[in-house]
Amino acid sequence: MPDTPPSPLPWSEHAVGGIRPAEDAVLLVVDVQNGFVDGGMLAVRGGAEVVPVINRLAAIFDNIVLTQDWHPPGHASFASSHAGRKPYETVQLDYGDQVLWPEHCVQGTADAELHADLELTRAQLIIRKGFHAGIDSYSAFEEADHRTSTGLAGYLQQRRIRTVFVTGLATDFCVAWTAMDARKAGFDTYVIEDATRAIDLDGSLAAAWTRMQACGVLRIQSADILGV
Ligand code: VGL
Ligand code: ZN
Repeated sequence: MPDTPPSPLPWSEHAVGGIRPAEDAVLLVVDVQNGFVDGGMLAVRGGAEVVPVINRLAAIFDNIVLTQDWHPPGHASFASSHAGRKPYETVQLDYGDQVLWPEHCVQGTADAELHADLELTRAQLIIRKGFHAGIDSYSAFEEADHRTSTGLAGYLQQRRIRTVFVTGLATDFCVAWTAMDARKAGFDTYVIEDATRAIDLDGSLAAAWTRMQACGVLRIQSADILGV
């Protein structure tokens, strides 16, 4: 007796691990820029190791969006913009606490360019963030004043995206804030841990995972999607 033919899967047939990105999922690639890898102004240990993992993941996503940290010279997040302050200290700005960073990802510099080995020609959108001189933006969705939107939620909603898979740099800052804001905007949200690397200032990585998981962000590995 012939079996009923299986109904078409509503997701990519290429995914062989347990989690299959559907047509309404997006791969979000956060800040994989020269500034955050060896030789960059704010190098994250092992930062470049995410590139081949992200390239493999990208092949099975229909939808790919990148972010690019994109600061004007003299940005408020730079220690050099605050007399007497050093990188990694925290100051109070209008909108709350701000960690101060070395000057990094200045608009138009090589430090701000996307990593040359990314193979993401199919990506559909690059969101630039942190371009307001007085406001930082770790999150791809909302600036650090918690009022100014980047427009990403509206873009994804209008494209009928329901699920966001977050990758990139750094796990405990831009990736974490992006993932938590994705949840707040109503998206099912995964962070693909081995496609991220962390800065880890004073336990910030463990704290970020605790906060992300409290928001319902799911922590997975690329093998959960790609198989091994
Ligand atoms: C980032 C610190 C400052 C990040 C960006 O991409 O995680 N961290 N600017
Ligand atoms: Zn920055």
